Amino acid sequence: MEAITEKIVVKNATFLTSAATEKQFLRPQKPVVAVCGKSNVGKSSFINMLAGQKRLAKTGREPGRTRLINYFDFGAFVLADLPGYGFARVSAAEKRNWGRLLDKFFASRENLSHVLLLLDCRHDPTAEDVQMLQLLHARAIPFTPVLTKADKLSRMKLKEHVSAIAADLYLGAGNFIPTSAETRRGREEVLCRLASVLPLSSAGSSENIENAENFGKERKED
Ligand SMILES: Nc1nc2c(ncn2[C@@H]2O[C@H](COP(=O)(O)OP(=O)(O)O)[C@@H](O)[C@H]2O)c(=O)[nH]1
Ligand SMILES: [Mg+2]
Repeated sequence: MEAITEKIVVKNATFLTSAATEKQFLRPQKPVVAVCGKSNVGKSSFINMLAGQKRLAKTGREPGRTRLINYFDFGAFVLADLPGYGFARVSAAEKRNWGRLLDKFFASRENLSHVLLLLDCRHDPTAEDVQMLQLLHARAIPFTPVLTKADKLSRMKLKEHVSAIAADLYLGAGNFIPTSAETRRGREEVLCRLASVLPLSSAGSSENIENAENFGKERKED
């Protein structure tokens, strides 16, 4: 049976603003999709891949230096790039500030529709990944676990790792979307997932939706 799959089309994503405090949080009319994960997980690369741009989000040699929430307009939704966590060289005070900012972000979530939780497909989830997951569960925030750097593992290894990571987090392996910023793998699947979970009709953004013709093909090649 052929189901019609819709996906979000990202045409021209732009940087909107940064927020360092709760006061500066954006409350746009569009749904907000937050992207989070530990430093160096490939968050900036993933955002650039979704945008189809090279330098929308800065990929850094200094992981974890960005302590701000960066907002981008992706057309159908606003993407909030949350500060990466788990950066070893950050002071305790900085970590506390980060924690507070994030707590407030998730607490004042009028239009936070979805979270993409990024995990490196090569590694076991860290205590901080688990904490993040618990935060999402506690606040009943819908999320999709996204695996980064899938190009770094063979097909067999990737399958093994997805199962192990899923079991570790008590999640179904089928929920995970493997992605690669190098090969753009998973881009379509993430945009399809977002089309199915975001309240887009109310945002009047039908021009940002189209049928995902290549989606099936991409899946078959997996
Ligand atoms: N091979 C590979 N490397 C990646 C991928 N995504 C990110 N990287 C590399 O991982 C490092 C951290 O990426 P970055 O996007 O800055 O991570 P962030 O700290 O989470 O924003 C950089 O050296 C990237 O080139 C990927 O999909 N495949
Ligand atoms: Mg980054």
